[in-house]
Amino acid sequence: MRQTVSIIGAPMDYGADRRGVDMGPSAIRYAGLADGLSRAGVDPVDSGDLSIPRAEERDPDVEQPSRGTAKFLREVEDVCTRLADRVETALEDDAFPLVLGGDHSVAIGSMQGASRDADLGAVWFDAHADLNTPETSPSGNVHGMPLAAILGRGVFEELEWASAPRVQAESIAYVGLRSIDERERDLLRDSEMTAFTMADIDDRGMTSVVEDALDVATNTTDGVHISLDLDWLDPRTAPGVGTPVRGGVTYREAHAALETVSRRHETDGILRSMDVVEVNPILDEGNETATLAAELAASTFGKRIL
Ligand code: B3U
Ligand code: MN
Ligand code: MN
Repeated sequence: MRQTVSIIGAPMDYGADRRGVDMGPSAIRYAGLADGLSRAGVDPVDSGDLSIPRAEERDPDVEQPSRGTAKFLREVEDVCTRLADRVETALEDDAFPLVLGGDHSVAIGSMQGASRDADLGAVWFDAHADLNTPETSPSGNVHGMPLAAILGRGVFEELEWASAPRVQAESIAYVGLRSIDERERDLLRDSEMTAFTMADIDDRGMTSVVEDALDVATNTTDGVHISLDLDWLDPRTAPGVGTPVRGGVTYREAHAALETVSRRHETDGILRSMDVVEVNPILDEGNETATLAAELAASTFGKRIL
């Protein structure tokens, strides 16, 4: 039986400085997401977008956490709580939740929802570590904090909506890291997470690195969440992102990575949920980055050449 994939749009840009990621879900759909998923052998069902007030109507400084800075934190809480419910409902209906961001803070909601009823591992495809807390963040932008939130680090420990007790640091693996803030580096070194950097990909090749990342994320968990930040790719391949970092993953490496995920899913049924985030159509060239996001989502379910 074909698996149903529930597409959930989360057009949120509260977590990023550069406006425009709120248009990500439309751009990814327009780029042919549903057709690509059908060709990959799954049944896409579009669940529409969460309704999200425009950032201009809100005050970023309302109700800061007791320590540090996190802009629009109350708005992020509202969206992520509703998103978590949508993800949970999709899973209850035996559908696979595919969340379209929005900035990376949507991952707080997707992982919350996907881990309410399961121990969840994660593979984090990103240039950045996204492990800042409001205390360590140089920007106060929540899209640099989702993993700290999920793991209840720093002041997030006090915020029940943010942390997900059934996600353990030991079950999270990064792939493709190349930009880490100074204080974030200490948090990462002191954590139990596994980090594969661009240097590891250079040395060992993408497929072998992703196999290892999947071993980490499947060890003692019930399922794996894939979080795909488009700034993981090299900016020449994916220009439509708010915080590009040179020296990223190539087009072919990206497909190889997600096809490796797909092969493991085919044999072991490991996948539970996914988000595709940080596509910014305003900064994009000819919807190239959104098209890549749609292609990579399809590759995750097994795009075939022959
Ligand atoms: N680490 C920086 C920059 C950043 C994180 N995630 C993105 N950019 N996309 C920060 O603001 O926390
Ligand atoms: Mn990110
Ligand atoms: Mn990033």
